[in-house]
Amino acid sequence: MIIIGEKINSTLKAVRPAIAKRDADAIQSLAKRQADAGAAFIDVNAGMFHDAEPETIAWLVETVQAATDKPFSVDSPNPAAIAAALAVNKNGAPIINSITDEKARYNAILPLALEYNAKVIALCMDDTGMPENADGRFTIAARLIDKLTKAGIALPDIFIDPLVRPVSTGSHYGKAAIDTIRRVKAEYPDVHIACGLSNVSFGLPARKLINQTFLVAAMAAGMDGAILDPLDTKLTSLIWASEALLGLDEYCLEYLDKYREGLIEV
Ligand code: THG
Repeated sequence: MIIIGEKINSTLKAVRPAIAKRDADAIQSLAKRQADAGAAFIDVNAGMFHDAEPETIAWLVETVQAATDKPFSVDSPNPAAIAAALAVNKNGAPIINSITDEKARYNAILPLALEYNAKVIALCMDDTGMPENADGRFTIAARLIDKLTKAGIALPDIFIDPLVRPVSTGSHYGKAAIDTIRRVKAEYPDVHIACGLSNVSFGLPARKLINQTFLVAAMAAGMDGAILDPLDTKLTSLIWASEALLGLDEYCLEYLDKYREGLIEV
């Protein structure tokens, strides 16, 4: 499972003031703790800073890179902010989070991915909006994969985001995401998935339970990447257990390793 740690996000009430104050210690602690918990990428989002988003996100990237070797995922629809983050990259290949099949956004962001050799999260949406069901989402995913590979982006550098919307706002949204994952992985086994897992539980009590249950169902359908909270040790325990149960962890070595490190919570 490719874990993209979601905690360095300006929409989080506890994190936004730390970014505003340029509190490097607080940001670096979040980066380190997420990396230690298993995050392969550290998502950074400065969207709440509006006009100052490019300079703020560049500061976040530099601050995170002083604390960890993990590459970042730049979480923004804004080409200027994405460019500012990519320009200060020093770690491995980062992820652009995200591109869509909206004409203007696609055309602005694709050149940045090519220039900086970045991976991309591709959302299943286009100028007609976000399809309600898996059929419509898969059609867009297939079109994006076709266009991105023809432009020179390798299949494993593409992460399809099936769109995780709150089940509290539509009872079909959990299934729509899971069916999209299953179809994308069946047709394109080399492409990765990146779900915004925590979205599924907005508006419900005991959100962690909903996130944890969705995680297991989505992994059974082939989800191999997600933007999630790696500091939720119950959630990460479910990742290691699911990998062992789904044939993704030979001899359960990873699971045993995590257990020995004290990282398995029952
Ligand atoms: N797809 C892609 N990128 C994404 C998302 C996605 N980036 C943003 C988001 N969705 C994923 N990141 C988060 C980060 C935090 C929370 C949810 C998703 C979260 N916040 C709590 C809340 O809003 O209630 C806590 C708030 C707080 O502490 O202030 O759960 O889908 N590609």
